[in-house]
Amino acid sequence: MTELRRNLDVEELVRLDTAHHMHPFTDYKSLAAEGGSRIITRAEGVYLYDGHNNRILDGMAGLWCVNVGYGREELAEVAYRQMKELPYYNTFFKTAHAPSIELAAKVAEKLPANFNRVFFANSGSEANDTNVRMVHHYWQCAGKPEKRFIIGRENAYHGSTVAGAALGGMSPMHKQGGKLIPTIHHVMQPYWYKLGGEMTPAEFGLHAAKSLEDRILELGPENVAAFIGEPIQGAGGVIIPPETYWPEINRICKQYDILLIADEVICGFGRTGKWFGLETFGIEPDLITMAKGLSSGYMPIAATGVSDRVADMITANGGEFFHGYTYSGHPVACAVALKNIEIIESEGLVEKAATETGPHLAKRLAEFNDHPLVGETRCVGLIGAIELTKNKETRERFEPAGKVGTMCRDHFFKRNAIMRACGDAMVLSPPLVISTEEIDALMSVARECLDATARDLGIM
Ligand code: PXG
Repeated sequence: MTELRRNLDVEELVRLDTAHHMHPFTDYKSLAAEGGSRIITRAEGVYLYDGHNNRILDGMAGLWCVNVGYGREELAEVAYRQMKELPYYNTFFKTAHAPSIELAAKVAEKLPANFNRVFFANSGSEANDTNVRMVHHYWQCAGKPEKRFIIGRENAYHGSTVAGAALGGMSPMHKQGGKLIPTIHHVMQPYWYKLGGEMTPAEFGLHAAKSLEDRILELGPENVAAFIGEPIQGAGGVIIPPETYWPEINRICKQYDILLIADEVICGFGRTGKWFGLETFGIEPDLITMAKGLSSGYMPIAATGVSDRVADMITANGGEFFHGYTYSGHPVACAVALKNIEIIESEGLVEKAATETGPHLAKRLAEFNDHPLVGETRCVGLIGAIELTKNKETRERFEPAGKVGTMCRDHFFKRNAIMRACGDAMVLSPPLVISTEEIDALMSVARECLDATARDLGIM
């Protein structure tokens, strides 16, 4: 039997990692030059431990996903039991198993009333690929195959597969692949701090939504199939839209008969203090992307929530839907996700984010508003950001974008705490189990890091 090689020394792991392991979103030359990766060995609650036994406060819940925190015995036990009972069987060809069925029913119960069906995938990217396939299938079934264009937003993140990258609006990703899917277009993001100019946030929300309407009219509504958006743009820098934005997007999608896809990969499962971001912002979608918090990252699993409108149409008129993944509805992943949802329910983690930890985080973040480096802080539930600026009055941005954010991020790194830099927004999205004391600990590190960055820039 091959033993898991847990006892390799850290230097050896770093050497093997650099030699053999190509990481996602990584500059390989500079990773090697900087001495390789930090090796994470274990985790508990909101803390990670590295190969040198440093305890690291994880303000990002991994990659916005470990909602129930690390070290959950219940999830490990469920996985173990499911692996012994039925480690795998597919859900193609008229077969199913209890975990996939129970999870589908449970997720449907959590979604809005007009959502009763769920299609499983293994990652948020894949679920968004499913959305693209589903949207085209829907319009063919509806007898309107000319509805082909899908509209996303600049600076959005919808994944890293070909469709995910094309739906997203990350220009560095587009530059590496060209225009990956010519039928996908992008409109303005609702990022008031950067783009709002002299407008009030409420005015700007309508202005950003209008960019969707303008594009629809340009392309011809009869040619537009769908619009996709994250309730809050996560990887783009926790862009919380003005209140006027989503109701106007609902109106536009309805008026021009365009399917609305809410990408809830980050916002879903409690992040914004409701089960889904669509409840927080009043979004009325036709398809919903879920991943991350669905299993709190304990197993790779994702899902597309399919509204009755879409499901009924493709059921009635679609014949076979030629789409699916070997691991769609994987029994172990489904069993773990189901238990994860039960934990979120039984521990009241959504309510806690709404009424206790979320407001506390917002209050603590707001204390940075008078810091010389801070343009604004923003927070909904347990997702927030500190926007760094060159000039608080004019909202001037640093050039090149991201340099100061990275400096600040490195200060967190040195202090064994994790907040991410998305451009020059320092973002956080801690496990929903974080306590107010742990939030305070993270905020005192954040204060030190903001001060240290200001000193680096000679403004403090
Ligand atoms: N949609 C959204 C809104 C996401 O945030 C995906 C889809 C894709 O999910 P998968 O499981 O295929 O990665 C995501 C993922 C970052 C970062 O740097 C964010 C994500 C992934 C990796 C890095 O903030 N979000």
